[in-house]
Amino acid sequence: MTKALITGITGQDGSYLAEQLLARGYEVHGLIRRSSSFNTGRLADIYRDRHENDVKLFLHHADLAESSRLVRLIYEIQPDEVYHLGAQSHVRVSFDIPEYTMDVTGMGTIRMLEAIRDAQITPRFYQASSSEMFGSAPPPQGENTPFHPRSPYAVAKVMGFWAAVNYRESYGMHASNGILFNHESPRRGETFVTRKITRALVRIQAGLQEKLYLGNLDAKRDWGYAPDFTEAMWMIVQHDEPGDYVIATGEMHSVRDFLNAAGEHLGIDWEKVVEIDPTYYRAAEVDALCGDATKAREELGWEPTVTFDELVKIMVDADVKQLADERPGLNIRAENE
Ligand code: NAP
Ligand code: F7E
Repeated sequence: MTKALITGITGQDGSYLAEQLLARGYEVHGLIRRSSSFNTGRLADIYRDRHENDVKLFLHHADLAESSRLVRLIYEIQPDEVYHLGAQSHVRVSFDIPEYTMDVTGMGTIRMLEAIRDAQITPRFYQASSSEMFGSAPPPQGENTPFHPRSPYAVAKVMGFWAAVNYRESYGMHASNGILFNHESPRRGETFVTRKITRALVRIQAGLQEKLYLGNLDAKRDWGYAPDFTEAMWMIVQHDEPGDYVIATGEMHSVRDFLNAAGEHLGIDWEKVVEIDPTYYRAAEVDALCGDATKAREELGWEPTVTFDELVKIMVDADVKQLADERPGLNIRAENE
C-alpha cells in the first residue's frame, strides 16, 4: 500500500488531497498543529477513530517550525510520497507577520527536505508553489516567466520553489513544484476574497449582516476549483520525471466579476452592500494573474473541469446550505433552486 505524508492536511487543499488519496487506496498520514479549538473540521468526513478497524488516515502533531519532530516523523512513517502543503498562506497577513511567514512558508520547505535527507529515504516530494511568485510579471504566466514576488508570502514561496529544484539537482530527489494559480471551493478559508464574498452575500440575504467590506475590486485572478487542482498535484508526483508545472484555468476575472456572478446567482445587488475598506489593500498588489497550463495538459493530461461561473455557483450554493443547516427554517434560496 502506498504511503503518503501530507503537511497542511487540515487546510483546503490538504483535505481534498487526503480524500482523493484514500479513494485511491493510499495510507495517508497528516501533520496537524496543536490548537486550543478543533482545527480538523475539513477532515470530518474521512476521519475515523484509530481504534476502529482498517483505519487508513493517521494524524500526527507537528509544526513546520520544529525540525527535530519532522525528522523523527518522516523516519517513523517512511512515506513513499510527501505532499508539502503546510504554510502561512494568507498574502495580506504576510505583510503583518513577515518573519513568521518566511520561517514557516519558506524555511518550512527546507526543514522538510532536510528531514527527508536525514531519514535516508527517497520519497517523491511535492512543493506547493504559487502563482504569487510571478507577482508583477504580466499575464499570461508560464513555467518560463521570471518571478517577481510582491509580498513576504511570495518571497517565501520563491525560496521553497528553488529549494525543491536545488534538492532535485543536488541530490537527485524526485522533487516537483506545482505552480498553482488561485483555486477555491466551499472549503476555502473564510478570509480569502472568494469565500469572504459568497459567505457574506448569503448572510446579507438572510438578514444576518448588513455590509461587506472589501479592498481592491480591480485585482484579477485565474480562479479554478480546488479538487481539480489537488488532482493535478497527484498527477505531477506520478510523472516519471520530476518537474515544475503551472496549473491554471487560463481564464482571468476581477474581484468585481466575482461579485457580479455571486450577486446575480443570489439575486442581490452587491453594489448596495459592499463598501471599500483600505485595511484590505496590500502594501504591494499583484494586479493580474492568468496561467498558461499547456505543459501540464501536454505532459500530464491535466485539464480543469469546472468553469468560473460553475465555481461561483458551487460556492454560493454551499454557503446557502451551510447557513440553512446552522439555522433551520431560514427562508434563503439560491436563484436556481
Ligand atoms: P490553507 O487552507 O491556508 O492551509 C494551510 C495549511 O497549513 C493548514 O493545514 C494549516 O494548519 C497548515 N499550517 C500553517 N502553519 C503551519 C505550521 N506552522 N506548521 C504546520 N502546519 C501549518 O491553504 P490551502 O489553500 O489549502 O493551500 C495549500 C498550499 O498551497 C499552501 O502552501 C498554499 O500556500 C499553497 N497555494 C495555495 C493556493 C490556493 O489558491 N489555495 C495557490 C497556490 C499555492 P491549520 O489548519 O492548523 O491552520
Ligand atoms: O486575494 C483582493 C486582493 O486573499 C485575491 C492564496 O491562496 O492565492 C491566494 O492569494 C485578490 C487580491 O488571494 C479583498 O487584494 C479585495 O488581489 O483571495 P485572496 P491571493 O492573495 O491571490 C495564491 C495563489 C496563494 O498562493 C495564496 O496562498 O482579492 N481583495 N478585497 C481581497 N482579498 C482579501 N483576502 N480580502 C478582501 O477583502
